[in-house]
Amino acid sequence: MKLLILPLLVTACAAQFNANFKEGRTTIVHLFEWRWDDIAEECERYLGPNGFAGVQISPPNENVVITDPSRPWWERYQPISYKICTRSGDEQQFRDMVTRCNNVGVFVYADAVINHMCGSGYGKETTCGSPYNAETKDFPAVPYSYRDFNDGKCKNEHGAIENYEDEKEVRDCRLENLLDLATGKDYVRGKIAEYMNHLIDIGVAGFRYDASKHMWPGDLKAISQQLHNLNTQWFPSGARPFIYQEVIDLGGEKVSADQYLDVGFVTEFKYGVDLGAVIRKLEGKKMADLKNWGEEWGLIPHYRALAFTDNHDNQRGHGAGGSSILTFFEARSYKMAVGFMLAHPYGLTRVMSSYSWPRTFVDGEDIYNWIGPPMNPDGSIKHVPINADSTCGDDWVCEHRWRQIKNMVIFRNTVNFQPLTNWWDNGGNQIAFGRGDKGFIVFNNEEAGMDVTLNTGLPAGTYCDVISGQKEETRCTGIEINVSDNGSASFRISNLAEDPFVAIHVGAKL
Ligand code: AAO
Repeated sequence: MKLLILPLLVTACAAQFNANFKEGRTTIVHLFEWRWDDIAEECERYLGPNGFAGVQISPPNENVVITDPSRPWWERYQPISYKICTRSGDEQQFRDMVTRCNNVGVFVYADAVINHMCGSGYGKETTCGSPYNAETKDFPAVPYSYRDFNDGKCKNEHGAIENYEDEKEVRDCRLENLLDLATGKDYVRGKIAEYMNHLIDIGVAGFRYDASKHMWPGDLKAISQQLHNLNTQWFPSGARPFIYQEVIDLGGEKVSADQYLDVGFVTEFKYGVDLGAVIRKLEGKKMADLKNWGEEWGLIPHYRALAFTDNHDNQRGHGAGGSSILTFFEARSYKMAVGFMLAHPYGLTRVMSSYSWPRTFVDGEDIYNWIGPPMNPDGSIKHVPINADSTCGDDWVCEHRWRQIKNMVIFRNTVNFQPLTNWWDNGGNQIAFGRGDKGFIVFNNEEAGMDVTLNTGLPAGTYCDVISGQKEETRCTGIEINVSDNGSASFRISNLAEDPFVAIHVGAKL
């Protein structure tokens, strides 16, 4: 009897660790600052057909309107109420997006800003016209009043977090002066859960908990326990919302990622920092060092890790940005980093999809790191136009539509659950590895050409490299790789190649 109960309990507890992806899908894309109407279309015309598992959306709830500077992207991290009403669209548009994405098997993960409300101001300059007063801590559209904030608990004179070495301060004081919600209070927990349950009932599959480092894991657990099961129109009965918590842990602070592992998944920020440093060859680092990539590098356990190369903060120097982070601005190296991430078994992967801005460094800081998404003269977010070659127009970068990245998402789906096999390296910056008998990838990040014959572990045949091209009907638009009867194949990769890596998998066999 005992033996029977234990596995059941384990499954029940493990529920919030299941992303509930549609079978065969593995990767979330963050469509940063996109409008709901555009996301709905993107699910139907691109994400669904190309095997993306989910989309992380910008915070859907009402936020303060910031006019100085003019409509920065970060105004959405200053909530005013839990009405679904932002520059991305209203509740009707939100419902339409969730329905249409779910219908094509692309699930929606909402960015939940639940640690705080806005920082300052009063009036009705909000995305939905709800009044508020940050001075008196009044948010009548929730409603929250001064009793619902942590100021009494914070011992700091100004209420702001000053010392990241003091975990009480990190959790109970104000992050960036944002009014810190008392998530220890039942009333506050109830309001937050009510908001998220509204999204779940509409059909959302899970949440990114923003600023989790600034909330006590016990509070997050208590809130998570109040969440409904997912909507059975799309999810199996009893399915729980998937949770991934934003905790920046690069080491050396009191609050660490491992304190959050039994609430849900955790964002692994070391992933992009360390991988970026390897690909940039900083401090003598080299790709051969990636042989034991994962926990041995000090990363959190793979079965709780949200892996990503860059996010909306660190791509522009916010939230532990740093000089090693690779972004679309350095496309060649960036594609290698994302390619490595999607080929490697570690973690649940999220790819970034950005808009561009006129990055300008003054004294080491990007003075335009606040610039919001492409917008119309009236302040509304611009529609994302799709060019004839399938790239995005205006300033929308759409990394997820870059052939190499899109094809590596398909690679990851194809090799899912296969072990890492046939590792090879030259001791420097040329590496290769396989995923069982399903896929193989080779990188040349050296200043010299590469000409090697390697054991791929793949069935014999001709494969189409999905980096230099892709399989279209029966032909290959890129390099063809011949795998012999014993599984070996030769790879020639010029160090001057536009993309110095090759990836083959059984789904692109000719
Ligand atoms: C804006 C203005 C502020 C103003 C505020 C209120 O910029 O001047 O005071 O409004 O009026 C975003 C923006 C903020 C913006 C905010 C609200 O990034 O600039 O403030 O919206 O509009 C910490 C948190 C982390 C957070 C990150 C930005 O731990 O949770 O700061 N990220 C999330 C979101 C983010 C959002 C918020 C939270 C707020 O993703 O978009 O803010 O909802 C250390 C700590 C980290 C800390 C960073 C930055 O990092 O470890 O925990 O992140 O500092 O403060 C080395 C260390 C590394 C360290 C880093 C410092 O690399 O190894 O650990 O140095 O740079």
